[in-house]
Amino acid sequence: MNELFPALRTASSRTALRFQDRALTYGQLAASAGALAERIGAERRVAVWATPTLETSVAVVAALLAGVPAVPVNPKIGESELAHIVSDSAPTLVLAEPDTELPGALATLPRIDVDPYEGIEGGATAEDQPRTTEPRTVELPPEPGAEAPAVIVYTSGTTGRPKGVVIPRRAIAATLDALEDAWQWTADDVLVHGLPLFHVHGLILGILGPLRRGGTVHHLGRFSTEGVARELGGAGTMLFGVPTMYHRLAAEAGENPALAKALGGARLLVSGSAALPLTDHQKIKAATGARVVERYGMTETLMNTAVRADDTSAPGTVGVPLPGVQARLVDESGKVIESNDGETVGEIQVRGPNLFVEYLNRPDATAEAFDGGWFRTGDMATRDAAGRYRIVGRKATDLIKSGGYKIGAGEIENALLEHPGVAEAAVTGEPDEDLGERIVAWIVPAPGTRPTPTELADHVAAQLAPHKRPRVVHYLDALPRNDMGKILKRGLHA
Ligand code: MCA
Ligand code: AMP
Repeated sequence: MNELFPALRTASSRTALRFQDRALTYGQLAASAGALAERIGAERRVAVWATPTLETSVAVVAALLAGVPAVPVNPKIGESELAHIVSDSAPTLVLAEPDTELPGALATLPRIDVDPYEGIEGGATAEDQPRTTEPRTVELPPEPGAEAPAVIVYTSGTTGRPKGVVIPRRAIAATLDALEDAWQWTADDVLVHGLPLFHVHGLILGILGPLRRGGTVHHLGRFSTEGVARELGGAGTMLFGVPTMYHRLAAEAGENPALAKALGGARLLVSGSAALPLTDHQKIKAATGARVVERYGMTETLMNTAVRADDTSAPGTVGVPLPGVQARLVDESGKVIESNDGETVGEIQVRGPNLFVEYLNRPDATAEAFDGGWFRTGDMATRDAAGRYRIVGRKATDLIKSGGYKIGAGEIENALLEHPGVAEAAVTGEPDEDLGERIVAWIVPAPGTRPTPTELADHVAAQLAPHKRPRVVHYLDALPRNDMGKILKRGLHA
């Protein structure tokens, strides 16, 4: 495998990363990430306080250059989830922005404050504009082997604590190069997005993607329709977002000609992390003339399929397997489905160079995730005559996709049960126009108490993360259970 970021060695004056008014050229990124890589080379693993900033991007690139696995951490993470991630991944150091206070277990770790302008001649200028001074030439360290772990991303399962997905360098290179092919993604592209940087979508596709191509990313800091209009109305050529973002863009584009024009002028609009409803596809097409293409992936597999840039007849599908990826549909009895009738539903299983290595410290869960060499995605789909997959649902009802985040019902139930006012708890997802699904909690209050919905939402936000908080709370005298005592979730919505 080639090195991950050939463009860093050319150290050019082309812009690599821009976060609002701060930017780094390839030369500057090579200098600052190279200098940081030298300092962290002896670490076992580094946690990265993954705010949507230049600092986070430099920290992750430095870790990749140094060959030290990086564990990106949601900066809004709650107490108990943070304690779990830190004890499970056991980082020896944390990389963070200067002047941020780190909570809990991270506060006790050795820390390096990331200076994106470290090692750059001329230092930081007052107005924080991209520097014009040439960087010193950096000797970048030789990169480790393709199988070396690059990033460990935590992902929810149906029950228990999130698992650390160990992603090797080989998978990152394979997925990004396959997307280059599918989308004719080049160094001339300027990718716009406002995704968080502690998941595959925002970090690996959205930051490392442009860097591997030698192109540019303009990160919005936080998503807004105005930010998208501004950036795509300017230099931006591509947009990455989750369906909630496209839903908000679709709602506004009809009445906002500047936004419609900006979206219509983009070379490629890409949606992923959850299904984009057909109505939003249609609204965007009607308002802007542009179509949105979907791609399908997972933390464990990076990207599996994509609608190719030149395929104009695929709305509602997630396209065809990417180069190098093998995909199959398997029925309930474990038999491989051969038909391409666009109707027969089976579980998608995949194999290829895009796959993860293992769940950290969880050989049991790793073994369970595979059927022979094939990774079981848990996603149910059909395949049409052109080989395009259409996702129709999920095997596990206890997994919720809200705002593009995967959330396990079990982890929220456990957090709710730790609240003194909760005797019993069940969590489900229900359709939500904006979020795709919203989290619903069904509570039997402890005798003599009745915690308010806000109290319970705050409790979950403080323990796990704000996006895992219940948006609706129902109060019951008892949860419906079968003879074995198992909660009958289907009975709840009835
Ligand atoms: C609200 N907030 C709270 C509370 N309630 N904070 C503490 N306690 C509370 N009780 C805060 C939130 O932290 C947030 O803060 C603000 O209120 C609003 O939160 P919310 O309503 O949840 O969300 P939103 O701001 O409306 O965000 C919608 C969003 C977001 C922008 C679409 O959901 C998002 O960024 N989704 C992206 C998910 C993603 O990247 N998934 C990739 C994983 P503040 O105002 O400070 O923000 S999937 C993946 O990687 C695979 C491989 C794939 O296929 O892509
Ligand atoms: P995560 O591992 O958190 O990254 O979530 C991966 C899951 O997101 C997949 O298993 C799918 O259920 C879902 N997903 C990702 N992309 C799409 C898409 N384009 N359409 C439908 N579901 C998607």
